[in-house]
Amino acid sequence: MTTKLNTPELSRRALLKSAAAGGVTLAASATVTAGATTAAQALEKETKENPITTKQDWNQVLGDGVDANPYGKPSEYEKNVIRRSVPWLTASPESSINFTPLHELDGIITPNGLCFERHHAGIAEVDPTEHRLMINGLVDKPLVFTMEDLKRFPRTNKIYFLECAANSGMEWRGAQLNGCQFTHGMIHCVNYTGVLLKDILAEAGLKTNAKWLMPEGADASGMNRSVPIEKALKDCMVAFKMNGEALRPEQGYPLRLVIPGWEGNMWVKWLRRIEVGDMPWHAREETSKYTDLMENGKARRFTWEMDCKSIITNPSPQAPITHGKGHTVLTGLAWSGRGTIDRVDITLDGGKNWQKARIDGPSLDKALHRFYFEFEWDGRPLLLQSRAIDSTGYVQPTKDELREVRGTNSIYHNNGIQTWHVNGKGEAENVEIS
Ligand SMILES: Nc1nc2c(c(=O)[nH]1)N[C@H]1C(S)=C(S)[C@@H](COP(=O)(O)O)O[C@H]1N2
Ligand SMILES: [Mo]
Repeated sequence: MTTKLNTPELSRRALLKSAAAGGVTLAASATVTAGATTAAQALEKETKENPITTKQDWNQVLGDGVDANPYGKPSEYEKNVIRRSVPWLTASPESSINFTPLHELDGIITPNGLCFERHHAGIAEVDPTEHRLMINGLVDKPLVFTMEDLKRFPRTNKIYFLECAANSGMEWRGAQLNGCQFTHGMIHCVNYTGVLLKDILAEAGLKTNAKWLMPEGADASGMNRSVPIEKALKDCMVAFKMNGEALRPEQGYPLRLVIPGWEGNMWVKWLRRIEVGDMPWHAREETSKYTDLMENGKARRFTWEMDCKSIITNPSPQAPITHGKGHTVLTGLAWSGRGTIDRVDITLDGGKNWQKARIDGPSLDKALHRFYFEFEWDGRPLLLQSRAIDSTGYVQPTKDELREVRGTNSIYHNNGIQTWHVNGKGEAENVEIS
């Protein structure tokens, strides 16, 4: 019996599994332990060298049943695919940021558990039955909605990106962070389900002098921003679902404002109130923060639209080329707060030669676009860049072009072209060329 158990056909996992289950066919545990290590090692060697012809755990034993994961989670082999933060960036995790692992994703949709988070006062834990949305100010009748009330308005579904205005902010004065997760990961793109803000405002009835809105969050930061009424009536949403399920607490459960194409800071989470006024409020987040200090000491303000931008996600510092020279798949993301992406160009030599990338998947207004560029790598060092052009004809600038206009005091709205240097071993590094 012990001889049988120690043949390479039975793996360590199978042994442990059956042993844990108190399997009757097993030999005395002492006997199993004695020979198990060598057998398991032999099997490991064999499967590594010839996995296609070797029996594997997963075709020898029953897998978990349908009761194992009432709410599904990724494979244990994907445990590296996580949001990450940069410890020195902020003083505390409650007023902080983490980053979407862009180099691990594909397509245009960000999975809910991987959407970057930006909180000013931590994640509010809101009971949806107690949550209310109030509309007050310059309206005919001030209203207070329950979540149930809101779900009785006509619903709409839209895929939009949300980018924090500070995305790539740490790169204003030069290359700093090694990985697209950190240089470009303050972005996510999900399918929102919700109702149009204009329908809710119509219910309250806007006064003729209604020109601005001030959405406000129910979290301890009471986040608020001034939003011009034209944008609110055009395409803003009050969303309660992302990618089909309820918003995650991190993303503003149970209700968030969606302001397509505009900077993430305005997309108020845990939305509890919208005040209607005739002038902007000049709140903290639109005066001391989220303004762009220019070289001459003046600041650009109300820079709402997110400019056209792109990033090569693979290869990149966290995702080197591991297969050596030959056929190589380069991929990345492009987006614009002003519409769709018309074209993405790729250079392998730091801008001397440009070639058109292939945009694949849907091309949706104010959503991420996925591009691919397949090429034969000769094993020589590369200087990779992508350059996006949006549906208005706007061309993504170089970082030098951007600095010429805006100086180097800024944090926000850095949409300059990113460069990765790939060495002969396929390792990538964040660099700048001029
Ligand atoms: N109530 C509230 N809303 C908020 C914030 C906040 O701290 N509180 N942060 C804002 C900022 S700066 C950004 S970039 C986005 C981030 O959204 P996310 O956490 O879903 O990625 O939410 C915005 N809405
Ligand atoms: Mo932000």
